Amino acid sequence: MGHHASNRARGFKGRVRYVLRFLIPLLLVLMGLAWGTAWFVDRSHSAQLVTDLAARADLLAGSVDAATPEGWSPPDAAVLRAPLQQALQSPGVVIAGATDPTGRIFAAFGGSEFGAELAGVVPHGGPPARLDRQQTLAGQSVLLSVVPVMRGGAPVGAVILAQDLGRAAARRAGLRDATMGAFAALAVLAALATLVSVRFTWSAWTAQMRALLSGRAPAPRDPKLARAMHELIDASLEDRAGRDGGWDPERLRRSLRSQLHGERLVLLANREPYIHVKDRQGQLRVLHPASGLVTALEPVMRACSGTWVAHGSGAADREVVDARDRLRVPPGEESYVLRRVWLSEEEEQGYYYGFANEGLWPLCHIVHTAPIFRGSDWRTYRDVNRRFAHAVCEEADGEDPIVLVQDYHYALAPRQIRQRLPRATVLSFWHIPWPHAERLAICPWHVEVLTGLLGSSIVGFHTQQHCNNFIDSVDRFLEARIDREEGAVWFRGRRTLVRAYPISIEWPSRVAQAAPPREECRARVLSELGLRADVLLGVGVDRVDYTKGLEERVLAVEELLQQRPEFRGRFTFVQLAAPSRTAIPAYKDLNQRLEEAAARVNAALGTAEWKPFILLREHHEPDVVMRYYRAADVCYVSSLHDGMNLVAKEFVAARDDLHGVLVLSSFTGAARDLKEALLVNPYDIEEAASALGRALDMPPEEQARRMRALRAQVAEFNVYRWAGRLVHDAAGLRRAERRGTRLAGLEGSVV
Ligand code: ADQ
Repeated sequence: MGHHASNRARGFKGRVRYVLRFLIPLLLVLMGLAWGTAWFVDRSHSAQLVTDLAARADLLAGSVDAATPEGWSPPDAAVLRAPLQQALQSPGVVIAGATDPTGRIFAAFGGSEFGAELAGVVPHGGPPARLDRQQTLAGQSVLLSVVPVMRGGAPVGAVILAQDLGRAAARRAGLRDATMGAFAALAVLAALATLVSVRFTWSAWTAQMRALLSGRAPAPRDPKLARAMHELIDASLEDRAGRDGGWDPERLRRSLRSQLHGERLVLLANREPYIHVKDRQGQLRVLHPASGLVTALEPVMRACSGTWVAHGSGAADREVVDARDRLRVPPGEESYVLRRVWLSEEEEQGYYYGFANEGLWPLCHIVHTAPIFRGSDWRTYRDVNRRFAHAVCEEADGEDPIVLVQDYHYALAPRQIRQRLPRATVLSFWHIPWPHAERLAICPWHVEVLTGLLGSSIVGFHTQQHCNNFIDSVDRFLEARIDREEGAVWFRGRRTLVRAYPISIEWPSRVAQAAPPREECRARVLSELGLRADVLLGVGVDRVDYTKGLEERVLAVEELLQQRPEFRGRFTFVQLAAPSRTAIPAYKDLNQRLEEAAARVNAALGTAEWKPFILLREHHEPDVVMRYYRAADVCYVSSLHDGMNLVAKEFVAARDDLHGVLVLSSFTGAARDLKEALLVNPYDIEEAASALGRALDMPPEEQARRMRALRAQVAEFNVYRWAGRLVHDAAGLRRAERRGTRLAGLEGSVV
């Protein structure tokens, strides 16, 4: 309440301050104008008055002259008395007198108080000359006029008249005040009218903006205004991520500190973030694996200094660990611990290649590659899961650690961890889609897989659809109580929450910040590939996996060049293709087919100087991948099915120049977040080809508008926020469980 009231007061004060800031200068200007106008009117009025009085003096002097044909030589006051008294009767005349030819006054009528002063102000000692002068006499403001009287061509004297200016001045002052008043009133009215009209225009503008933001109204018809509004909206969106609401490593660290009170997280993931190998010269080298999971979790671990438990897969991995198979990483920074678990070749074959990648991977992706389930793989998977669960428990600080289990390599580990540490808070995140229940049933051990995962406190997926599929599967195959409203499953007396956490990438991206600007990246990529400087460049970055739609990508490029022959010789698509799971026959076949498809299109459409499709089948380090993202005019992500797809978000993070277009498969989790990409069905080769064409045609302003909106989205929902939510939910659950345990203990003691 108090908060609202003080907000309101602040709002009111702000408005008053805004009004004053606008109104006071406007009023001052208008008042100045009013004063200036009144001054000008007054001045011209006063000049006119003097002219009129001077003319009146002429008239009066004329009648005095006419009445005294004999009275001027010699000057005779008695003769002039009557006509001068007559002149004195005229309103406003305070003195009427006469001088001789030398200017000496010999007759004067009017107030006696003027007598002494009058002699001093009338010029004398020479023939009189016509004069009109404003003068103060005995404290009274008058117009003093001297009008020579001529006889036979020579002056014989002059009539002197003093006419009161005081009354006229008072009248003028009245007039001036009235003018000023009228102008001031006009000024205030004009200021108010301006204010009201500005206010209404502004509220109309903000209402339109609000309607536009909430999607209730279409963009204004004026294209310039529409663009300006879009730019404003995008800029404010991107801005928002940078302000208090934004997540960065520091905020994640603070959040982890306050949630965990110094306890370390334990993370279980098959892939390690750093792989040690030896090069040909026998030198130790560190590799960064091409993996979405590593891309997402590495910055999180940097921020929270826990332990990452992973399979030690590098040929030189054993050489750098301590006696307990640990080392501190990242090299040179050493902010967290990597615990390596060693697997025999058979174990790796059965657990990783076999059950996880030939069984679960195709089971979870709708890609028409038949899953293979072997009993021996399953048994190895179960045993290896137990070994990893054991390693996790060794790394735990206490009885109720927070453990983050990652991905489909560890469906059983959550329950195995819980068996050893019943009070652990286990959060399992499944990085790939979860299939429909009927499809899950293809796996002969689907009940065990579900039961294993339900050892978790929380099971997380990228999208709500995957959560729904999971809950449906539990409903179908287990005796469990389900609360769909809460997204919770009660199984064997324990509750598991099922939640969507759409994963993302680090923002701002360190790799992007360290990378050279676009032109430099482009020049380097073009020279590496031997391409012309004006080439239009398409880029794809993937592990060679049948879920990524790589063959469909080659077909889309071919179709584009058929639909739009003008791109022949001008457009080249370069595919960075990291070899992956090459020990699996389906992957070997894919590699083969991909090579063949690219070679076929290049042979059919390419020339001696130009290749439509360049396939670079190797792993590239992150800075090289970044260079390609920056060089691209279009990035095509054509996954046939993908949990999230981080390449799409990385491309967006790379394009701080606001150029480049993302063409994105609608079967990725990312398509739900990245609405301003050109979304396509990658199976529909014609549609994909026209989207590529549209991307290449897109004017720079539209590219910038879309890219700005995409960047705003990724900036706001970055991986720190993802991890922050994950850990926040896990820590909240643990607090609740600790309270529950204490209460249970209390009840026990009462009984
Ligand atoms: P992946 O299937 O591995 O991830 P993705 O999310 O696109 O797919 O991440 C791939 C990562 O590997 C990116 O960081 C990319 O830069 C890198 N990479 C790809 N090809 C490369 C190459 N040739 N050289 C070097 N690096 C390369 C799984 C799921 C996804 C989900 C992530 C995270 O399949 O759906 O988004 O986990 O949850």
